[in-house]
Amino acid sequence: MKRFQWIVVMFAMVSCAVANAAEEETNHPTVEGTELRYEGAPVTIQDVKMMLSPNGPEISEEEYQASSRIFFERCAGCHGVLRKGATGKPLTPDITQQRGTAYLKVMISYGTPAGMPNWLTSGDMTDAEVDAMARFLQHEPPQPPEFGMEQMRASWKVHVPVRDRPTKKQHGYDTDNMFSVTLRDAGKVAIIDGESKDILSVVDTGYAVHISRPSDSGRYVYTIGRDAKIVLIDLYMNPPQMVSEIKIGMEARSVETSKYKGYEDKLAIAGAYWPPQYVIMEGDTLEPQKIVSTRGMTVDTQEYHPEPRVAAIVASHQHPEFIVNVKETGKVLLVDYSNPKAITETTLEAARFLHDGGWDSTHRYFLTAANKSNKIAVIDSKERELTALIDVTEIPHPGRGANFIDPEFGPVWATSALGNANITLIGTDPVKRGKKHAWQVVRTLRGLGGGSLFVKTHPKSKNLWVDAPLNPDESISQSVAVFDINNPEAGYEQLPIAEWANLGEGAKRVVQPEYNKQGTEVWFSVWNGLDQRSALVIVDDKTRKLIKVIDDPRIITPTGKFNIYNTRKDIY
Ligand code: DHE
Repeated sequence: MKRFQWIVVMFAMVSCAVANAAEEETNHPTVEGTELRYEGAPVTIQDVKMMLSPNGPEISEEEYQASSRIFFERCAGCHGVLRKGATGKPLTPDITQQRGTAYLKVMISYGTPAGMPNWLTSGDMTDAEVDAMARFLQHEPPQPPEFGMEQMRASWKVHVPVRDRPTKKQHGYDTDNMFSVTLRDAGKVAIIDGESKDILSVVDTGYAVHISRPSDSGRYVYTIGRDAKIVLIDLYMNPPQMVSEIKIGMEARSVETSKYKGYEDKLAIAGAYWPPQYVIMEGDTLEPQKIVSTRGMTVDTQEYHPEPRVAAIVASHQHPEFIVNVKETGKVLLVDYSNPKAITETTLEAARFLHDGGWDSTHRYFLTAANKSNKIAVIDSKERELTALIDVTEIPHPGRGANFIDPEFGPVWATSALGNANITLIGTDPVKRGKKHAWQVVRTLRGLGGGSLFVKTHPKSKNLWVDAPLNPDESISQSVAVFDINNPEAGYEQLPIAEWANLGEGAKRVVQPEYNKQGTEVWFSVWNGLDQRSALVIVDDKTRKLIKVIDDPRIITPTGKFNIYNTRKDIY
């Protein structure tokens, strides 16, 4: 058979197999393009030990290392570092050896209807790379190195010891109305004064900061990069600057600080994707105190998972505890930090793929998305139990969510979604006005479209803002929807935020609404390419009109913005 005919036959066979597999798996959500854009970012792990399986095909050391690099850059975000499967399918040798090299090559080259990209035909991989990858996948996944106390301490630097830091603010700015803004691909954050809109400092943080969290007092900001580097910034200094840093693993997304009475500013916690662990540190120096692994059994099938990543972490206001989402096993850990020498953990069973979430307006209930299970878990931080597991539509993504009073159902918390245009409102008052509706979906609004990541409101506002940065339609990803919370069924107004920024070429995704301290302004990132112009757009919350565009050349690829007061007080 000629090569071309062979490819056609193989492709037909694989398409059939994939279609059948998709049919067999109708209970499972399918992978959409929006999700791939969301999860497909490179993993920062490099240089692994070669691990050959006896039944695997031949592969040279060079091919193995090159394939493992490509795998971490392009595939691990969806399939997992150890290929146990997450958004993408598991790719362990027991499965891949059965499929064989030819099948895998076609799959990698042409993609699948379920959303796997076409790496060869898109020009992202060469024939030789596809061939080596198909053989690499039939060997044991290389185990990246662990990252323990020795490595953490080696990376830990206190640039300004506590005794040399100012005892009072060294400037006249209101630290509570500062914003810590991620400049993702520049490897920096900008500290911006919310009043004057001046950029007070740009701090080097390392690769792609994911979030910033202020300490309870609002003096310090902790940033965490994808490369698991934490930077501690002292906002009292003029200008605000880095006073300490540490690396707590090789991949990470979350950091938080202790907020319970008597422990304010005392401790910090960070969660890693790799190795799967969290670490507790001293709040003002980042000195590591305790590392705890999250490896263990899944909540449903009770199978061992070697790589359960730590997703969102929040600090309890009811007990001296951190609330830690463990993604792949579906567990919420209540980590009692009152004695760091004898940490106790209470494990609550929620649902697999726990991701992001936030508090209800009373700060007693933590509502968090188990995103690929299409559920919202409600944790009662006072009674320390799972209160509810609520079914929602495809791939909820709340960020921290939004709390407001629904005219009919009373207090609600809202989330938007990656998989559809729904904005889901859940009743959150089990005591008074909303008693009948607590922990139920009370209303579903239609937003701009799927690919939404964040919603936001403020107790002083009557607006609910909903972005959709991953929607494939530019007129949607470059705008934002705003609802009147007093009349939610009236529909939304669409504001062309990226157009207002007037930046010229680029994807210009509009992402993450964030209020100023007073709740009068909403800030949006217009997130463009590294070599293109990006900006922050500030909108008047009352009139919904443009106030200001911050398009300073230092604002490179802005994503998350964290107002110090709203973030430390959990106001959203
Ligand atoms: Fe995020 C929050 C993980 C992609 C911007 N993101 C979070 C949290 C987690 C997470 C676990 C909650 C942290 C917490 O509260 O403690 N994010 C991940 C991923 O694993 C994922 C899917 C893929 C990846 O490889 O990182 C991912 N996230 C993105 C993006 O593509 C975004 C838009 C831009 C970026 O920086 O890469 C992005 N994530 C954000 C932001 C928040 C966030 C801005 C905080 C929102 C808030 O208001 O609290």
